[in-house]
Amino acid sequence: MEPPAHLTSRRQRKIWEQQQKDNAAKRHKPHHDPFRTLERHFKAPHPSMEDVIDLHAPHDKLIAVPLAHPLTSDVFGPQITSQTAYIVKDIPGLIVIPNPFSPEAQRAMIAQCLTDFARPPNTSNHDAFFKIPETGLWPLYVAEQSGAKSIPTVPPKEKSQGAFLANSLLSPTDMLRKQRWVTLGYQYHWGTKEYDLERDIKVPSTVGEMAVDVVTAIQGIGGEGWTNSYQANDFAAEAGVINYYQIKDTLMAHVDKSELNMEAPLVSASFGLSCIYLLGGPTKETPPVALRLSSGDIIVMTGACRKAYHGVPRILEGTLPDYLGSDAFGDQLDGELLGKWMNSTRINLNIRKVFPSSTSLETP
Ligand SMILES: O=C(O)CCC(=O)C(=O)O
Repeated sequence: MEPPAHLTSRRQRKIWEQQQKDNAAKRHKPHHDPFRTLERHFKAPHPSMEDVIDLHAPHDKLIAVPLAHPLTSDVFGPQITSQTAYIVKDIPGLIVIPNPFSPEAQRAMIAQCLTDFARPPNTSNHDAFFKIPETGLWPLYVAEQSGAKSIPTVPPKEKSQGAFLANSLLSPTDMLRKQRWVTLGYQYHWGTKEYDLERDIKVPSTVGEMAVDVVTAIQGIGGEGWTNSYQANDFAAEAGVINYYQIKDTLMAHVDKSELNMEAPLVSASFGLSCIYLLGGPTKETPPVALRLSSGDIIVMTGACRKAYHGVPRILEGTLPDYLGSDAFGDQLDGELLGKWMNSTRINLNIRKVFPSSTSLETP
């Protein structure tokens, strides 16, 4: 567009042109919804942590509520020190339980998430391209780190050109670093966003026991105008995801909505490094709260919160508790490597009910 005729001086015309450019840039500026704005805040180099709710420090949005039943499972360790839950102002349905695990119990869960739980028939993001051995990746990593002369490689799946190229580049250590998730129980297909209901794979018993204990403990609790009315007897741990985060990894805002049962609570436990966890509402226009989740913390998404947007914009470096560090898992190579691995890792273990009720599983 030409400058209007009344702008005769070169300077006036230049100013007019610049104004046109600025206005066009403003028109094209993407709208950042409140969720995206906070995500960007926490992804920036040194974000202010002022408004973050730490489950282990008093906060005016954290309201203590007694558990309906005490946690009793051995999965939490010999003595469960914390039997308090909190609800969070402005987030109906969210129940948090600050770390009820003993250090030993956390170490046991972490070791299993990296070894036994991450083996076939459970699948990981690598399964699309590679034939993961029965042992899983961990023993290959240990062999590589021990300096063993011949380290078994992970063969690509046939006809997978991408995998062939990747395989020629990836050592077991690199493959383990790139292992972002493992699915437990009924296997979830990320491409189709559906569960494979044909393969009745069981969630590991310790994981199931932990989830059932938590769902029982929070039955009927609430406040601020809402109550978790889900009956614990209806709950069964039918599927789960283990998410593995290295320091720069993030998880975008999303809603978990592939389960046929969206009424049952989703139980989610954190291990290793702390993170910033954002939890909003039914759309990304609801301003989220930012929680700091530390090792052992459990959050439960019940009721409305089960359908809320959530994500992990930041892993907090240097936050590994000493009881999970390099000497904590024992002085054998395997133990040393577990501690070393956790120095740069957060693990999230979440458990879901897939079917509408436990009885529907038994129908022929
Ligand atoms: O890492 C977390 O705490 C959240 C994981 C999550 O949202 C998911 O697996 O859907």
